[in-house]
Amino acid sequence: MDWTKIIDVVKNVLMMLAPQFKSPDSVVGVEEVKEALVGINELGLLMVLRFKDGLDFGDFGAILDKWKNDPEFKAKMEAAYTGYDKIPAEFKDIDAGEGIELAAEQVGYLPKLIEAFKKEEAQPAPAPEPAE
Ligand SMILES: [Ca+2]
Ligand SMILES: [Ca+2]
Repeated sequence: MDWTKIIDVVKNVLMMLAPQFKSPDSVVGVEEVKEALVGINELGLLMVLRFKDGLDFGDFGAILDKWKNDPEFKAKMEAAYTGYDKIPAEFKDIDAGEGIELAAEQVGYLPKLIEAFKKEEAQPAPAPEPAE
């Protein structure tokens, strides 16, 4: 059973449902909240992979390296930071559709997070490559 496909389907269904639950009273979207959520997830992924043997100064170096060498990561972090002051207003104005939208975003990160945790478990005894 390929559960990553199931997560994909769940995410797509949530994104399809979200507009149905939009409230006409909602005046602001959840862009800033969503960008912050992405930033937290990206940082979380990095931490799961890096901090498995405890926190040390090399780990901060690793985050800095990623910041310098991975433009996509840097862009996500900057997006998370930019406009963060609008987050409280977005939260106040959240409707069910926007909640579902955020849930879909988070669901999309589950496979990556689970994969990262698996890598940690596999560290002492790496699984053999599956034969073709
Ligand atoms: Ca809203
Ligand atoms: Ca932002």
